[in-house]
Amino acid sequence: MSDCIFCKIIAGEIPSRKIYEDERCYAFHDIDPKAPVHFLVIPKEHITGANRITEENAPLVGHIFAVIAKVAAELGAGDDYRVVTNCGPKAGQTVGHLHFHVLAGRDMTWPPG
Ligand code: IU
Repeated sequence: MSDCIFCKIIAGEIPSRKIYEDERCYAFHDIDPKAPVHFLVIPKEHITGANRITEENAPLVGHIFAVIAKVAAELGAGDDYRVVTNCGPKAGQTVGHLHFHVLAGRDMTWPPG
């Protein structure tokens, strides 16, 4: 989508600190980290949010979770990390392109605010 910030990051039109990329997804360090490890994994396909995950595109989400495990391990998080997706403005979504936050490197509290 032409006016989507994350589509522009994928296209290299807006800078990001890339960690991983394949034909289906892209991972980069969050520009405003909330934990010692905080990266985002996004599908290359423009899906506006978690409420647009369907039976048809669900394999892509499974792939993203496999990438999350691999990247988290590479960044030293081991098996201790939190995955968050905010869906809708009331839940804190500010960018309208599906993204999974991965946070690690500190103790997490529950419930999130
Ligand atoms: P949210 O769940 O939609 O609020 O998350 C958007 C995230 O995207 C947020 O943590 C931002 O810091 C992050 N981000 C980024 O890493 N790089 C950018 O160029 C922009 C936002 I714009």
